[in-house]
Amino acid sequence: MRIFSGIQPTGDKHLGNWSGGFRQYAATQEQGDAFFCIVDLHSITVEYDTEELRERTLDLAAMLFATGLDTERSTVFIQSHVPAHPEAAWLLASVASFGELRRMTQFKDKADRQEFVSAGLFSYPVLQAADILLYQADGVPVGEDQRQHIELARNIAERFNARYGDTLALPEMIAPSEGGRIMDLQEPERKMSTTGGSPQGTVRLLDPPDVLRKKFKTAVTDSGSEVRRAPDKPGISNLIEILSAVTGDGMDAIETRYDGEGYGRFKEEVGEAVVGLLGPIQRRYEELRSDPRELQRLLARGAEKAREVSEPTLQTMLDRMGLVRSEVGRNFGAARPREL
Ligand code: AQP
Repeated sequence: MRIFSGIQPTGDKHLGNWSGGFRQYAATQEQGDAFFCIVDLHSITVEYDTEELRERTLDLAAMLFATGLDTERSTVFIQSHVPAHPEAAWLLASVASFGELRRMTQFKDKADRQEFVSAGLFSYPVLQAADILLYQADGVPVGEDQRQHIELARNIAERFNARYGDTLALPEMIAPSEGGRIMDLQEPERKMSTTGGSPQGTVRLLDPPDVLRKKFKTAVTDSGSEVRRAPDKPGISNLIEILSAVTGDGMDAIETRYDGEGYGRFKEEVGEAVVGLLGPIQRRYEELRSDPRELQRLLARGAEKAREVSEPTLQTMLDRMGLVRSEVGRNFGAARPREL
């Protein structure tokens, strides 16, 4: 089974990213041939700082390894190190329709928060489809917010195959049974996000223990005092889901354990569980981040493997689409004359 997922090197990574992203990456690398990509080309579609992007890219590499990726099992690389990604995106842009891209809710949400809405932000899901389809991925571990984009990638692959012949595998989304959509601790009706959430309600993976404890202690709770999931209890429901994702305990068992306890002790214990989860991750992260050359070396090795694996798909796409093969110099996507 081939696994692929991408994660952006912008914004501080938070508990939602851990739950829908990092945690699943570490688990799925055990199930097959796994590729994890730091999608820097996605991060340039909104306003950003160039120096910060360079630093954040290495920060994210350190976090991917600190949360459990193993270079013996996974290929970890930077998207802009593999030219096949933007090249395939251009080819797929002719297979995606303007209408379907316009319906993407993440585009609408993010566009509402930008003064300048780039064409790149609009076509972002096409680049994401290229990322996935180039590797013929069967499974894509992501959070719930990515469901619409994965559906789109499948539709694009199906349309490509119908027009040009069977070329691209149709990917399936892999979402966790709990913790696929972690909500903001202060505003539990919106998802936890560094750019779209509240500062006090966003649990950053690098927050020190006292900050983590305070964020959980001050988390918004609902009326009543029972620790139980219910539509009119979004704050408590979210905390139950977080505790379940962090400890692996079922949500029913958690409700039973806190039956008759009230909110105070429950919130404190969720905070402690998160402190216990993040402490070792933060220590590993600091160690890895202190050696940027080693990180660069690992990423260069990953990019080499990613180029080898993605290249045949790109070349087949070019051929099937009727583009003439170049015999000399650098061809589209190839560092040497194309050999099929
Ligand atoms: N709140 C969340 N709950 C569960 N999973 C989440 N993910 C993001 N937010 C939550 C998952 O994290 C992975 C990496 O996401 P990303 O950082 O590449 O992009 P994003 O989805 O735009 O995440 P953010 O941090 O929420 O970004 P901003 O701040 O820009 O809105 C993905 O698998 C995603 O599903």
